[in-house]
Amino acid sequence: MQTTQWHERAAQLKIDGRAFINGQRVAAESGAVFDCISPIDGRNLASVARCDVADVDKAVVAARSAFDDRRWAGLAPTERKRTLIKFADLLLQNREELALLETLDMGKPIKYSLSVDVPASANCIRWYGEAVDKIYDEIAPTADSALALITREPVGVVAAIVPWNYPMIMASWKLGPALAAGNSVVLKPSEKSPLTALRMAEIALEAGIPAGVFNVVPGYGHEAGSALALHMDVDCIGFTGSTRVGKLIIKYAGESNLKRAWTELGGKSANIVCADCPDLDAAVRSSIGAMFFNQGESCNAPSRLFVEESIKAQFLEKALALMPSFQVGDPLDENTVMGAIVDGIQLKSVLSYIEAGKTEGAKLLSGGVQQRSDSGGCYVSPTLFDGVDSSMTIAREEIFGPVLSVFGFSDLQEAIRLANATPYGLQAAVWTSDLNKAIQTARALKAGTVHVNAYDEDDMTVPFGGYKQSGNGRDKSLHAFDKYTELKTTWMRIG
Ligand code: TXE
Repeated sequence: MQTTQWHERAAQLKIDGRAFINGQRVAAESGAVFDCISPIDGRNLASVARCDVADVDKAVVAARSAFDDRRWAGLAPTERKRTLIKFADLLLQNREELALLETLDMGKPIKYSLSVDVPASANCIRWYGEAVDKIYDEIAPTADSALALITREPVGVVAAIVPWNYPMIMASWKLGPALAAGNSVVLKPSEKSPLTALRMAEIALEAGIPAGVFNVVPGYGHEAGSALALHMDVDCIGFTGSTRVGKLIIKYAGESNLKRAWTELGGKSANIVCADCPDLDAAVRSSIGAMFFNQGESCNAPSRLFVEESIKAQFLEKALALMPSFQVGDPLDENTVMGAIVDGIQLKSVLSYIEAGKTEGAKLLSGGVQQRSDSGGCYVSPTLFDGVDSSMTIAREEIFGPVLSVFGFSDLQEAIRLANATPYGLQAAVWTSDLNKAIQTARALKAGTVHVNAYDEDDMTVPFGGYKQSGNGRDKSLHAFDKYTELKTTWMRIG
């Protein structure tokens, strides 16, 4: 569609900001609401229910009774499969509306909401639906005197708290395995991007997921979020967000009922390009593309780029030639690849990191300035610093914006040491033609995912998660079932 058509469609949207509890749209008990401001142009999209402890309790009661009645957990896996595949199909049928809501809510280009976020969310739900009647339990190798079954059971009520950078995908990474395993879910989206979660709940009900099984309580982290994490009748929490809040989630679990707490947190991922890189153009395209995709608001963004000195000038020349293709544009223009930053707070944070980079002596080679300031929205140009030192703020802290820090290196072991010298451990990469070097470097890098001659390539079949303070547990793949099920041993004495 033309940009004007997307803007007209946005203007005609009737957005319901009420919570979704027990199969119905409801206002917050307190009647409180918060504004949902679009970072595209500052427009107030909707008044959204500001749920708090009373609403969270209502949602948990609904989730618990749906679980205990076995309305969903009691269905045969093939039944849950059928419904989840229907849910995925309906998400795709509503692709344009969901993509528009996602873009309006947090500023990503409509091009990617349409081609990445909605399809990837539907694919995730479908993948777990298709998996669920193909996972077998076990019988232990005991003596003749016993028969021991090892079975997986749903944990019960799962709370999912997700961030604003990929609202639908992050929600689907929790919903997929949790629902497929038979759990009930209470989802709290970020207050910065609540809209698609609310529509997903309506679509799930339409697909046949029973009322009470999937609930959405929009609201602030310190109100609805903490109430969920502290709730004594929530059995498990799946969290994606900052390391700062991830530490609170773990604390809340300990302070309440020791609910299973799984966290997918921040990152400051290192990307090491050796002189014997097999294809320098591919390394430049992939390194720059992965860094500025989603305006750099990705937990696994390769924000620390280590380039071997002997090829660094050549690499930077190619990278700078590529930067103009990431110019900021109207997120509702289907040609735009660089949209708006999620809100004014995050924009201010990104600009302050850019200032820190300049004052601490890094060399600004491209970008670094606010853009489209007359739009009423939040835009900053893709930014590249060279000559970064590991002691600098922009080298140490997660910026969560389009700011790339480039380091030179002569000795690979030193580059690996610097790459690992971070509290994070989400992702990393190495580019080399030497297979031994690739494998030894991948083994040495302390990260949950290491790419070789690639970056940010993956699919549903592989786990995603971090070492160290990038979190615990894994999203995606069959491993995600480990988070939302309990293992039971049933030992039967024979004869
Ligand atoms: O995360 P937050 P935000 C990182 C990144 C970014 C920072 C802030 O560094 O700059 O987090 O992003 C809820 N109890 N990542 O604001 O603040 C909150 O409402 C319970 C990396 O999104 O951690 C939201 O729903 N919940 C990450 C969710 O936690 C609380 C992607 C995330 O909020 C809470 C996004 C509390 N006390 C951000 N406080 C990744 N790894 O992908 C907040 N929340």
